Amino acid sequence: MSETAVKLTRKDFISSNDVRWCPGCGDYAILAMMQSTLPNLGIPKEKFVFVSGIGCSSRFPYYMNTYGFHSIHGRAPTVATGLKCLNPDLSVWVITGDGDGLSIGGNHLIHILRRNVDVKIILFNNKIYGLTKGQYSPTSEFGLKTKSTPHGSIDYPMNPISIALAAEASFVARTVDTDVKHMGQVFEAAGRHKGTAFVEVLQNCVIFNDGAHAEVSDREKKDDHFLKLEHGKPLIFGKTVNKGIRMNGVQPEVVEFDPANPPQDLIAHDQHATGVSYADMLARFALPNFPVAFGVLRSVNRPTYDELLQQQIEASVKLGRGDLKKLIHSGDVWEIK
Ligand SMILES: Cc1ncc(C[n+]2csc(CCOP(=O)(O)OP(=O)(O)O)c2C)c(N)n1
Ligand code: SF4
Repeated sequence: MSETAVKLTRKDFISSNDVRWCPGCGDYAILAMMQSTLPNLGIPKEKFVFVSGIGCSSRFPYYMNTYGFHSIHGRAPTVATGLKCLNPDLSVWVITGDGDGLSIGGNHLIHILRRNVDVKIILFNNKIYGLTKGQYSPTSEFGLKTKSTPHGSIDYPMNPISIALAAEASFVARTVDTDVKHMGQVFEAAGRHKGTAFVEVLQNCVIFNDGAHAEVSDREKKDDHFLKLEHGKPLIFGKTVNKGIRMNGVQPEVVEFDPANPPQDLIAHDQHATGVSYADMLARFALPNFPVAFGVLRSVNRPTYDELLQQQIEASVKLGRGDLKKLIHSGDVWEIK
C-alpha cells in the first residue's frame, strides 16, 4: 500500500446520497465512525473501495464518498478478493451483515479469512435479517420468536468471532455501535493490519430486534458486562473496577477483589498470541458467567494471499513465454485405442 501524506477529513468521505436506514438504526453510528476514521489512515481517498453484499448494512457503499460496489448476496468477499489481487495498492473494505456474511455467504467468508487476503471485513451483527423484515439469522438467540420462527428458534446461534478464528483469521476484533470511540479505535487498527481483518460490530436493529445488545450497550449495565481488551493489560472490568479473570487450571474464572489491591495472577491480554485458542476463549466469554470481550482479540502477521499471488505471477513472467501445446502434451498423457 503506497501511503502519501494527504490531509482528509470526515467530510471528504460523506456522499451526497440520502441515507435510507430507519431512524435510530445502529448503522448510522457505524457509518459516521468509518467516515471519521479513514482520514487517520493517511491513504489517498481514491484508493478506498467499499464492497458489500445485500442487506440494510450492505447499502453502506452508497453513503461513502469512495469507490464502491453493492454486489451479490454473500459474495462480497469474492468480489473483494479479485479486486485486491488485481489492484494491490487499493484499501479494500467489505461490509456485510450476519445474514449476508454467515448464511448465504458463510462459505465465502471462511475462505477469504483462511487465505488472508489483505481486505478489511466489517460484519454488522444485529442478530436478525433487517432488510427482509425480521427473519431469524445464524446469530439469533435460541428461542427468539420472529416471522420465520413463530414458535421460537430451535437453532443454536453461531459466534462470528469463533468462526473467523477457526479459519485462522490473522486479525479479529469486536466492538459495538453505542461506543463510537471504541469503534473508531478498532476500525483504525483493522485498517492498519496487513491481511484479512475481521471486525464484528454489535449493531442495533431498532425495528426487528431492538435491544439485542442491551446487556453491553445500556449505560447502567455496560460496566459490569463489557470487558475492554488492551494488549499487555490484565483482564479487568466492573463498575468499580473490582473484577478480573484468571485461569483456574485450564478454565478461566472471574474473581472479585479490592481495587486498591488487585491480584497478580490475572490474565494479561496478549493479542499477538500465536495460536487461536486464547482468542477463542475470549470470543466465547458470554453473560451471565463472563463479561463480553471487546477490542482486538487477535492480531498476528502472516503473508497475504494477494502478496503471494503477485510473487508467483512475477516469477512466472520471468520464465518467459510458455508453450500451451507442449504443456497439454506433457506429463500424464495416454491414448485410448
Ligand atoms: C440470493 C438471495 N437470497 C435471498 C435474498 C433475500 N435477502 C436480502 S437481504 C437478506 C438478509 C439480510 O440480513 P443481514 O445480512 O443480517 O443484513 P441486515 O439487513 O440485517 O443489515 C436476505 C435473506 C436475496 N436478496 N438474494
Ligand atoms: S430494518 Fe433494522 S437494520 Fe434495517 S435500517 Fe431498519 S433498523 Fe436498521
